[in-house]
Amino acid sequence: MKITLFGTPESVYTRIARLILEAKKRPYGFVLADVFEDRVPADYAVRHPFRRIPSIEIDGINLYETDAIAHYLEAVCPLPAMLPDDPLEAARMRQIMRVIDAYGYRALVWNVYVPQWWRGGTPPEPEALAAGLQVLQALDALMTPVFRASPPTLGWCYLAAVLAVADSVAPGAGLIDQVPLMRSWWNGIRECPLMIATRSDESLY
Ligand SMILES: N[C@@H](CCC(=O)N[C@@H](CS)C(=O)NCC(=O)O)C(=O)O
Repeated sequence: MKITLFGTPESVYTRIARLILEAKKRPYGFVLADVFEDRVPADYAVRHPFRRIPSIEIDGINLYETDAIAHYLEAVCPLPAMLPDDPLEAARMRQIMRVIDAYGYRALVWNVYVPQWWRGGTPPEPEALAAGLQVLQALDALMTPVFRASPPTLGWCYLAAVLAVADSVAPGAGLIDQVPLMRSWWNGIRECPLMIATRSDESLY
């Protein structure tokens, strides 16, 4: 199977795809597609009509949207299984992924991490901190005992990639501190081999 991933090492969604590929021990090529710096392959609009990252090519098939990439990889590279068998566990995990897509990525990455890191240390707005905390609390409520104890699942990869970024700036770390069970889960996995293997050289996460 020939796999090529397009993205940047610092991107949260690109890292989710990398975490899954690494967990499944699938070798893959990596092509820089830096949509933020306008350094993308000439054909990137064909790979991703909305010019986001990542996109992936698997044996000539082009896919974009991380949820679709994750589930396709799970189907074509089934080992190790990264979807729970139990229907309710699978639904809770899927809720975590959807909450991150719909609410968490913007609240935690763009509204807490980006002002602090990219915009010269501007503290996030109080409303942004409140919204970030609300997302973390909602995610914490979806983390079942099985999820907290399990090896990496698709939802694990989503949550780990987002928490890594949030925890890399003081305001985000302060939010995670306010959700003690999540803090303890995150501290237990943040230095695991999978996280280290997918850490960008240039970022702090
Ligand atoms: N729904 C997309 C979201 C991907 C996404 O937003 N990626 C970010 C980088 S982590 C991006 O491309 N941002 C560029 C932009 O917002 O213009 C997915 O699940 O793949």
